[in-house]
Amino acid sequence: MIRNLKLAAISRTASGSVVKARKICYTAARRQEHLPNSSSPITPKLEFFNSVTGSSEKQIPTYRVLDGVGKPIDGAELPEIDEALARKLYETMQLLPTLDNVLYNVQRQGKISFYMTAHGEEATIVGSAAALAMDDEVLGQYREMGVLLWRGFSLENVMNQCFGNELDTSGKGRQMPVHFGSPQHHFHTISSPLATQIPQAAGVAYALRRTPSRRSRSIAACFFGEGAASEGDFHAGLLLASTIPSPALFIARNNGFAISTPSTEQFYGDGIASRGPGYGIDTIRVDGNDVLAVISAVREARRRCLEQGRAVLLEAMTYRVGHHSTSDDSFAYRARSEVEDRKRIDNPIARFRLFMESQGWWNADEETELKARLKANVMKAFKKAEGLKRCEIGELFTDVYGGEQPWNIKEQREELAGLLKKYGETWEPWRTELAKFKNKGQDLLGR
Ligand SMILES: Cc1ncc(C[n+]2csc(CCOP(=O)(O)OP(=O)(O)O)c2C)c(N)n1
Ligand SMILES: [Mg+2]
Repeated sequence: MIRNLKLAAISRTASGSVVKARKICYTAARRQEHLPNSSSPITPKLEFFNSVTGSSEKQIPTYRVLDGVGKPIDGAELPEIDEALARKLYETMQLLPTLDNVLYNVQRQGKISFYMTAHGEEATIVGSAAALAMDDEVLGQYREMGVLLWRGFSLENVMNQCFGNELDTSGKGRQMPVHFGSPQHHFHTISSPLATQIPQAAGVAYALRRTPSRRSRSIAACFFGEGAASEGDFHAGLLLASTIPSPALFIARNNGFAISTPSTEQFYGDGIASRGPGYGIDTIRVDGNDVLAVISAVREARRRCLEQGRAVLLEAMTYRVGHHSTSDDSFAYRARSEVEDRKRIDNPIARFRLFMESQGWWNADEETELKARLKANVMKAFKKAEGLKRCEIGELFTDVYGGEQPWNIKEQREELAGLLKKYGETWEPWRTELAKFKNKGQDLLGR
């Protein structure tokens, strides 16, 4: 409602000093409920707000169904899962730390160049994977190997990628470890620059909507850390997915850290979830260490994506128990005791095991058998991958572009071939290095 609105207009000189002030009076000809270009109700109260909940609580709530020791909380509705699904969930959640422990140590021995663990985030990653369809397109950040394991990407595939050997199906050894990709598993190749996958996911989701055989059947699920959500690409991606409506599910893993920067220093608002409504996107915050809550939330989010053909944002609250990567020592910026505490409180694996036991689906003997079996399988795949050669060195120059190889790639290939001719057989460091490649570089020498 506007009546007798008075505006004070102030003119300034070029130097900025106030030279004149005059009053302009308007009398509204009629009552208005909202402005012509908006449905926002008009209010005479001068009131600022800084919360999206509209309640006195101020903070967006966190959805969970199990308490810290695996018991359903009051009023919780558990997702539909049977024993077979629960066992697959538990085994995949246990496989992750088994692989992580072995590969972390293998890196420490200098056998692979780099590694990143998912310790503490098993429920967020595996629970999401379980709630997606196997052919939903997944665009990950780098800590989501569990989605691939859920989809049947083999231990050999994992090892071959991390060793970058001739059987690496993700990228023929041309990517850093954990940069997986597999068209067969609808898992788009990881790229190191943060947040690039977010606008890409909006594009993939739009393409799915435009493809008759996938429309209303498939979504694009995009994983990213809360740190990546500080990139401009986060905002570009969410805006794109909301204005060109696309079935994209954005899953923010809020694990408390972006390398050494705690989330308390990354943003001032109410986490990542508070940003969803700004883009008109249905949003939920979920306890990311409660695998059943994650399954329910992702299933419902996916249903909304398909039903409305629109984006959904899900923020999973978890904790990065491991170091950021093998290039990091997190005890330089956080206390060991904090990590030990967080390992115990709400531990996603222990919590789900207690739930399984309460249903009569799991016992101590099965636990012992599972751990021994997973370790043996991982060690077998590791030994096989370790003994393999790298791809032919010429593969460095293939697959960069589709179609005919452009002149600049050809030029680089010829330059390397020339250097190999000159030093490859005579200079010891190069001889040793070339021996690691299939055919010892002979493919480039044209022999
Ligand atoms: C554009 C860009 N800036 C910086 C980096 C370096 N970097 C790699 S990971 C990372 C932290 C990301 O944190 P978050 O998104 O929370 O994921 P998390 O590692 O916690 O899973 C940074 C800053 C990068 N890879 N790309
Ligand atoms: Mg993080």
